[in-house]
Amino acid sequence: MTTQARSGRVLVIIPTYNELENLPLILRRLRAAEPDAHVLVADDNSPDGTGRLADELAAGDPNVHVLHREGKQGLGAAYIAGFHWGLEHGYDVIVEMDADGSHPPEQLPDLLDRIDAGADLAIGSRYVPGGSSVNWPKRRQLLSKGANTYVALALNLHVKDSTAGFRAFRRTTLEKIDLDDVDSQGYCFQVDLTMRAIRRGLRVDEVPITFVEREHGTSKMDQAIVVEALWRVTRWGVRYRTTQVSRQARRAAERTPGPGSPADSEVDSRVDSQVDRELETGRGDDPAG
Ligand SMILES: Nc1nc2c(ncn2[C@@H]2O[C@H](COP(=O)(O)OP(=O)(O)OP(=O)(O)O)[C@@H](O)[C@H]2O)c(=O)[nH]1
Ligand SMILES: [Mg+2]
Repeated sequence: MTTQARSGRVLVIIPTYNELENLPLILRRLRAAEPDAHVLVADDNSPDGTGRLADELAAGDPNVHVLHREGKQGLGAAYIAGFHWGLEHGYDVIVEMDADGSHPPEQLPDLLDRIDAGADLAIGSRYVPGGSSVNWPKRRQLLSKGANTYVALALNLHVKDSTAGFRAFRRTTLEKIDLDDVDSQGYCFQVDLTMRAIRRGLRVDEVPITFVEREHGTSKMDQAIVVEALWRVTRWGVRYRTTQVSRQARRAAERTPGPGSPADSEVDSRVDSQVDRELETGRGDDPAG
């Protein structure tokens, strides 16, 4: 599909913290791959001057915008601020993409095609047929694979790469997933958004991508991000399982045999929507409630 056929305005959010070398490279590639897309650089006052460079690049390109934030507050917070900016400015599709070249802009059209084909969230996945990781150390690959297997089992998500950070959201998806109570960061942030979309009954598609290890600059991934992901996913998983048991018990208790009673399926769907709502609203900051 050509970019002219896109059904709406696209905004690509690029969060940056010390990405001076990478930013001009990624912007050039992105503008070539999807020329009509707008870009929002969300910079957390990078000490290396990435924010200033972003301003210079934006001055020469009306499709590039910059959101300056006070200081390093994490990837998730930068994305939430960027999502609000994108929604306020009327974009129809909002994309997450790292600055470090790990998410090839040349594959963005594949994600957008999937949105155009009806997906509410398109995830660029390393773990579906055709997807891969290039130059990633074995240790990181094992960590990522292990984390994704754990997430899928703990949360019963039928998604192979729920920690992936290259993704496109329909604006209606972001409007439905209560962005204001998302406060997870790093990998957990991506899992959180995936889970919210699925629990809302939205269509989540995985599109194969080639993930490429960064060549310039340094990773901001640290042990705290991994530990956060582990404990949050475990607590969400416990809460999910407990809720499933309570769902079955409530379905059984509320079915009333006899003439004039609502059909079992009607009772089940009423209980399901109550329980789903409780699962959503009860999570907030403390996912296990
Ligand atoms: N605005 C902002 N951007 C951040 C922050 N932390 C990371 N980033 C950006 O988020 C993107 C992903 O960060 P990376 O350090 O590459 O982390 P990663 O991709 O999980 O880890 P690696 O695979 O080791 O590269 C990059 O564009 C970073 O510059 C932050 O606190 N604020
Ligand atoms: Mg990276």
